[in-house]
Amino acid sequence: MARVDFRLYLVTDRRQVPERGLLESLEAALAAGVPAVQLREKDLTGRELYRLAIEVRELTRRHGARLLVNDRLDVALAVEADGAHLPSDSFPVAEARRLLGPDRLIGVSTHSAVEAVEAQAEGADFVVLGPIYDTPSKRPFGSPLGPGVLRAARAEIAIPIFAIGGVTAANAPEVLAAGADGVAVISAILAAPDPKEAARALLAVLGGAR
Ligand code: TZP
Repeated sequence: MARVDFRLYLVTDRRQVPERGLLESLEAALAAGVPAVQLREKDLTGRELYRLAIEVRELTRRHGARLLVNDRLDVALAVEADGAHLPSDSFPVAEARRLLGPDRLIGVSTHSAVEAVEAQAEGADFVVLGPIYDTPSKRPFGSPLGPGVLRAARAEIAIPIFAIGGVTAANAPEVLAAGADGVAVISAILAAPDPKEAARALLAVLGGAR
């Protein structure tokens, strides 16, 4: 059975790190103790994503961090990632489980308590739920849900819930109080002037890497 042994989940978006470059920012965040990374670069071709995933696998392995690949189970398997992360419109969790086996992690993105309940019923190891707060990267997906949705999902499911969408070290205590087990972030780390410091600040709120 796969085990979710992290509370901070760094989601990549290389467009948010144009100057430093993604690998350099990831290296800094991992050095600060970020325990899990989701490689989410939806615009890359299979070959480009595979090449990047090889490098991110090497980095995460060196730092003892988990790597999950967004949507591309083939790439996840090819680079021996620790799991895959399924968008809410991806193919069924049960199929992903069949392909990935019992030991790899499957995370699922959800946008309501109902979707979180479905993801658990289908066999997800954890859900990411949001957007909780306003976030430029998700404005097309409508208004933020607010922390109340975490409370609603917490009342219904037992698997870990990660709050996403505008989460920072400043509001992380609020999402934890609402029932989140951890947080998933892009800009709070990758767009920060100092990703290492930003990761440390989040880890301090979360009580450490694991
Ligand atoms: N899913 C819901 S909100 C979001 C995703 C991928 C973006 C989160 O980005 P940030 O910068 O942490 O608000």
